[in-house]
Amino acid sequence: MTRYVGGSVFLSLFLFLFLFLLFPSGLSLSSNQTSIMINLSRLLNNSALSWDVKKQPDPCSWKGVNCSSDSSSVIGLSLNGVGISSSGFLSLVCTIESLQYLDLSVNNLSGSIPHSIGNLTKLNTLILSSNNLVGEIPQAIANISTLSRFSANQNGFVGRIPSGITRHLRFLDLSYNNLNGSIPSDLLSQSNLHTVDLSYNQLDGLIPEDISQSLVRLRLGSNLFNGSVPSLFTLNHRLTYLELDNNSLSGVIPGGLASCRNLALLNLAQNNLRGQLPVALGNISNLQVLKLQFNKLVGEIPVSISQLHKLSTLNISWNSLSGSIPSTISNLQSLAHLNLQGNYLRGSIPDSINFMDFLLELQLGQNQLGGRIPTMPVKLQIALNLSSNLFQGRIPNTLSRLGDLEILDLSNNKFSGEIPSFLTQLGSLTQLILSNNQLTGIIPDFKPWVSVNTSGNVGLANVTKTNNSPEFMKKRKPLALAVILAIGAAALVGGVVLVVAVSFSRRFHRVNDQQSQSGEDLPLSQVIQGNLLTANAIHRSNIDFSKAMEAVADPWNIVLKTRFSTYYKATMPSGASYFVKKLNWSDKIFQLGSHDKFDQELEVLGKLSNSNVMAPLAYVLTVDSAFLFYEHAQKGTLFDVLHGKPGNASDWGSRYSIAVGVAQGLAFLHGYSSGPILLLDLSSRNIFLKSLKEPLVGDIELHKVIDPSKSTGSLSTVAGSVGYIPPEYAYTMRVTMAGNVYSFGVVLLELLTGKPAVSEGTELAKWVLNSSKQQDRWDHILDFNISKTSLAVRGQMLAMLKIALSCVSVSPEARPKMKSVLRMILNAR
Ligand SMILES: *[C@@H]1O[C@H](CO)[C@@H](O)[C@H](O)[C@H]1NC(C)=O
Ligand SMILES: *[C@@H]1O[C@H](CO)[C@@H](O)[C@H](O)[C@H]1NC(C)=O
Ligand SMILES: *[C@@H]1O[C@H](CO)[C@@H](O)[C@H](O)[C@H]1NC(C)=O
Ligand SMILES: *[C@@H]1O[C@H](CO)[C@@H](O)[C@H](O)[C@H]1NC(C)=O
Ligand SMILES: *[C@@H]1O[C@H](CO)[C@@H](O)[C@H](O)[C@H]1NC(C)=O
Ligand SMILES: *[C@@H]1O[C@H](CO)[C@@H](O)[C@H](O)[C@H]1NC(C)=O
Ligand SMILES: *[C@@H]1O[C@H](CO)[C@@H](O)[C@H](O)[C@H]1NC(C)=O
Ligand SMILES: *[C@@H]1O[C@H](CO)[C@@H](O)[C@H](O)[C@H]1NC(C)=O
Ligand SMILES: *[C@@H]1O[C@H](CO)[C@@H](O)[C@H](O)[C@H]1NC(C)=O
Ligand SMILES: *[C@@H]1O[C@H](CO)[C@@H](O)[C@H](O)[C@H]1NC(C)=O
Ligand SMILES: *[C@@H]1O[C@H](CO)[C@@H](O)[C@H](O)[C@H]1NC(C)=O
Ligand SMILES: CC(=O)N[C@H]1CO[C@H](CO)[C@@H](O)[C@@H]1O
Repeated sequence: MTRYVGGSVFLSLFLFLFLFLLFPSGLSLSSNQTSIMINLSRLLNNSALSWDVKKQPDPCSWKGVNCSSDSSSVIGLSLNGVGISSSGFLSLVCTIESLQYLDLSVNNLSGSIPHSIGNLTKLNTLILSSNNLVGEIPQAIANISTLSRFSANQNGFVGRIPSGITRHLRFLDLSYNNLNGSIPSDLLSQSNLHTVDLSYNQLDGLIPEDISQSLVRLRLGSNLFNGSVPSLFTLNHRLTYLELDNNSLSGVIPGGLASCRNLALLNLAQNNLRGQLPVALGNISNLQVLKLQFNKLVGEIPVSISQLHKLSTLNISWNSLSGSIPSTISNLQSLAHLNLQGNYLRGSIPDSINFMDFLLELQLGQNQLGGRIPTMPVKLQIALNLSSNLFQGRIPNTLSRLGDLEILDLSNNKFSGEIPSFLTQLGSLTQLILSNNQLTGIIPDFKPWVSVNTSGNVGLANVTKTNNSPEFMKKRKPLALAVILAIGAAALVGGVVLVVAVSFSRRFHRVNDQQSQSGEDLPLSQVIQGNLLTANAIHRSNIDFSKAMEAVADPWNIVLKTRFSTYYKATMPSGASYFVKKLNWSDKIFQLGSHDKFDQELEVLGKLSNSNVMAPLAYVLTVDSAFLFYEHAQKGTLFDVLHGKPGNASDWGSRYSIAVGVAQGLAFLHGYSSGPILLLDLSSRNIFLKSLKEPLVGDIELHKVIDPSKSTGSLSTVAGSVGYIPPEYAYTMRVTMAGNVYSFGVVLLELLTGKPAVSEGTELAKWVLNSSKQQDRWDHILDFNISKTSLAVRGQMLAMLKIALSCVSVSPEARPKMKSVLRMILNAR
């Protein structure tokens, strides 16, 4: 079912509804479209607003209102995210008996659902998600025999779920409410059922044994269910997603689950499950995500787990597992996230771990592992955590290969010897935790963006100060080195010309696929082609390709590293500065198939013109890299400004302007005339600031040039940064507009709370969603330094929090479109 809202009538609909708040008695909706029109036009007969109704007098032609073609009756109403808040509105709508489709999600509807909802006997879809509705879910809904989808998630509904509610439904979503009591025994057994989401309520008792054969997705997480995991799941062959996490389930994991051949996601984390991991789990051949953390499982990790060839996430942390890590674990060739933290695992890490080519994250902390540390898989990126184990001896040299690694935690072991200087060369490292070991010597000089913790090493001389403030643009280049580089650069200018001439004759696709060096220390890259994209004459005359290639040859010009790219600051002969972003071409993740295609994609992006979008101005292709040129953003990234030095962007005015700017940029990209431009990785690290009020959305080309299928297993490992990845990416494997809205919501939350997207291992979005369930706690979510400034600021922040919450809705359907988000933000002022 498509959404009808959008386009220019949006604003007028919103304004009409706004007026409706002011004159609530002035409107009546009925099934007679003429009367809707007359009444709306009366309300809108205001010089500022009347244009729309005059231009489009027929409400059936408005987006948001869908009339059937053969009669005058309204059959669909989709007023998603338009700010309706009157408690009487639903009662009015319930008189439009012709309605088949009703979407009032993301408004401020209050009161309860009227019993007259049962009068809408033609209703097929009813979406009331993300409002302030309270009271019980009326029994009358169970009587609407045409109803196929009912979503009322993220409201304040209480009481029991009425029996028979799924008699006709295929899709039911009542998550994030305060429903209590037990699940009606017939709820899960109805033969049409496809998806049921009751997570985040206070439902208790047992999970019914009688479960429909047609069920594909069942989410019952974060309730108070007790008893055991129903064994009747075993007959269910369609079940693909099963989430029962964060309840009080006890007993063992039924081995019979293995007959659910289609199961792709199994989440039983945070329960009281006991006993061993069933050997039969190894038979669920489609399993991609297995989460069993925070239970009371014992025994060894069964070798059969190694048969799960599609597994991308395995989390069995915080149990009481013993024995050693099976060496066959390296058969899990799709595994990207392996978390075995907090168990009693002994012995050494198997050497075969080196062959896990797609492993991005390895969490082995809090075990009793020891012995020699084997060579780690070179792709490790998110984290390598060996903390709180029994490792000793020197920090192994093999770690020097981990050029993509962002977090290395070796704390609470018995490592001795000096801190090896190769750690300072790990180009992606942002956090290094070496505390509580027996390290000696001096602390080498780390790059300014690396946070280093060396506390609790008594033998470590406190000579070199560690530099862990992420200062953007600042570089401390020793004078002597500067002179040498200057001389070297002069020599290289001549070199570039020669190299360009030679390499023009080379075919582009003769890229060496084996090459996996980061390339920073390589000599000047061989230029194949340089092209100006921008039409702006100033940039065209400023940009000097050889000067830029000189700049990128000097690591001191690195200002930022992100997941896929390295940013350099290049100062042109004219004195103007630009960002030059290097994409590591030799990484197979980039679609190098056709160099012409890359050209074309960039040509399109180069034409984008929006003051909040960082469009490429020019590019240079070399044998192993692509370099993109961008406007230089004086203030660095939003991440640095928010979470770097205190005192930056500490006024609400700046933060609000940044929110508006980013929303504008995204709404522009999503609404782009020749099809939406999606962002692969939206986070505060790729939002740049020209000033503290002018953001630029960066990395817009990634979705075009990265090929997730060539990457590490699942899309969720490529698409986005941890903390910004919408939950559905784990199984939809598709970058969507709704996914971008989620990531934007996380950025809004950063602006509102001042906290980073992940802190202390918790995702900000999850923390806020949980904390926001009690309205009286909303104040505690906000950044107090800012909300304390005035009541008006506090009010605006609360209004923005509401918008952010709708953006990070667990259900992608419940998230507003970027355009509505922008409008809501503009209205929050
Ligand atoms: C709709 O309203 C018009 C004018 O008020 C009236 O003539 C017409 O009969 C009504 N139609 C229906 C189906 O009620
Ligand atoms: C709208 O306003 C104009 C004058 O501004 C008036 O002439 C007209 O009658 C009004 N129409 C309605 C439906 O109230
Ligand atoms: C109106 O609703 C019908 C049935 O729900 C749907 O098939 C049709 O595409 C909708 N029309 C528009 C313009 O959205
Ligand atoms: C939403 O409605 C509640 C009352 O139901 C009101 O207190 C609150 O201010 C409204 N919020 C917005 C953003 O309109
Ligand atoms: C609509 O529902 C209400 C309450 O359930 C009922 O009193 C009323 O008669 C119904 N209206 C129609 C037209 O059926
Ligand atoms: C639902 O329908 C049944 C029979 O069709 C009827 O007995 C019952 O009163 C209805 N319930 C409501 C709440 O309308
Ligand atoms: C369920 O919630 C309702 C309304 O909040 C409350 O009156 C009732 O006591 C609760 N029942 C249980 C079993 O907690
Ligand atoms: C677990 O469920 C409880 C109750 O619904 C909730 O308050 C809590 O936040 C949940 N925890 C997690 C980690 O989701
Ligand atoms: C589940 O909890 C209920 C109370 O909420 C209790 O009466 C019942 O005995 C519990 N059942 C099991 C199997 O623990
Ligand atoms: C798992 O699969 C193997 C081989 O197909 C079979 O022999 C075994 O019985 C299966 N185990 C379970 C519990 O289904
Ligand atoms: C180094 O000195 C600073 C302050 O002088 C102190 O805070 C820090 O703990 C010392 N570090 C070590 C490893 O002794
Ligand atoms: C034509 C028509 O139905 N007009 C209605 C507009 O709204 C007023 C107030 O609710 C009604 O009294 C009119 O009948």
